Amino acid sequence: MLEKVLIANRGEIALRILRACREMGIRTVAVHSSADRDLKHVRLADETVCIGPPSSAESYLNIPAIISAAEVTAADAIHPGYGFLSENADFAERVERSGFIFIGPRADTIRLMGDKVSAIRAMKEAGIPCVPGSDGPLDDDEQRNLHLASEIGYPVIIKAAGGGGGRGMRVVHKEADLLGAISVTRNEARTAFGNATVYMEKFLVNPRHVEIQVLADSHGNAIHLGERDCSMQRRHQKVIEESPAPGITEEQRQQIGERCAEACRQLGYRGAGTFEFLFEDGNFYFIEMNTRIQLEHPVTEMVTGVDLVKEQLSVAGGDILRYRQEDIRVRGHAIECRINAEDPVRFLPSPGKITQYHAPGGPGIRVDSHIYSGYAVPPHYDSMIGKVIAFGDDRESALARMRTALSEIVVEGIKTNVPLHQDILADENFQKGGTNIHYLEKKLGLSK
Ligand code: MV4
Repeated sequence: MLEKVLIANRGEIALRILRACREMGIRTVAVHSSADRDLKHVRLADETVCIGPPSSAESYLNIPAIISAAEVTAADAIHPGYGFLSENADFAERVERSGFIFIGPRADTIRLMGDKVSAIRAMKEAGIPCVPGSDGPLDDDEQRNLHLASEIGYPVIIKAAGGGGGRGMRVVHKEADLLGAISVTRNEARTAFGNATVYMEKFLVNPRHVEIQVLADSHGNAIHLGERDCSMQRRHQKVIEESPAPGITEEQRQQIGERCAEACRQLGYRGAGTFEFLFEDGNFYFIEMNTRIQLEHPVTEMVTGVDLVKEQLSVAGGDILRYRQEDIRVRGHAIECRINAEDPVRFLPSPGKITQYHAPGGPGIRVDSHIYSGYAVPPHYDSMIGKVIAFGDDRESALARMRTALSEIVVEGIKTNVPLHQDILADENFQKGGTNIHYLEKKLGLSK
């Protein structure tokens, strides 16, 4: 069992990890930048280490400073949270080589999934359904690439192997644009990711984004915890997530979920992970795997009753998974609104001092946030200041509870996107459920 964990992150997820550690009797080390001395989890941690100036590059991304902090505090393990170093295979490797446990998969698994071409190849071998495509990198043979695209059928999408999360991709609608798009994407990929490898997929025009949560231990056991629908997004930033995904049947859930769990067993996966799929016309198409805990993990926790962060800590300590697949049942419905410190109309960050804060509450409401009255949101980091999660027996009751929660929340001194959430919750099509990844951008475009 772990005795002391260093939390290599900030904000709500750092507080979330600290709470899980407390519950398990694990001591905590908070590392923070000089701009983050007043973070709630820094105040609550057993030990704190300032690892650098405000800029992320010199603090939360500063590998030697974080490893030194683990050494001077004699931590057993490092939890990277999400973002920052969470999917950096070199970091995971240096953590383990320095004698600490990295709370996540093995470094080589992170590396495999970080390269989208190798990730897709591994998933295909493990029986996961993928998007029809090049099944590997594109070479410089123009005729071959033209032939491949016409076989797949336009539109196609060219993606960088080193990209992901919406970076380094280009849609091609007709043959005349193909070769130019390949060379532009390749050059951008070389500059942005230091890797000129690109691949081709059929472009799915109106998919939903549905992802499967998995958990695995280091003894070959793996389970899935159902799916989340994360289609409500703007510019690749998720805005609302929910579980279960509207319209997915129990049979579909078990079928795709069991394939993901089996892929984890084959890969020797360890820890929490997410298989990202595009979902169109009743079919799942794998696009990427995330090897970290995700921001939207609470919706899965609410419908399954599993504490994913505690499970991460327990399997990292070498424990056998405490759940078997038959112990996992999806019950009720959960929805999460990401609260950002931003102008709800122009989407510009709105850092500054929070003069008044009142959290919503009542049955089925969970708030994962580090903010408090008097807290100043620094300008140096992501603008997400917390998440409101509503649970109910069914989707309608979860939505009703979310509306009540949003009407109660008070955040003064800065702007927030609460009005945007209220607009979405009042939207007829969202209320029906199953809107696709383009819905929000189209809706916002129309209102301008
Ligand atoms: C796609 C796609 C359509 N067809 N791949 C964007 C983020 C990255 N994870 C993959 N992305 C997409 N890949 C094929 N073959 C559409 C998107 C996409 C998207 C995916 C998920 C969530 C939001 C999105 C917004 C725009 C495009």
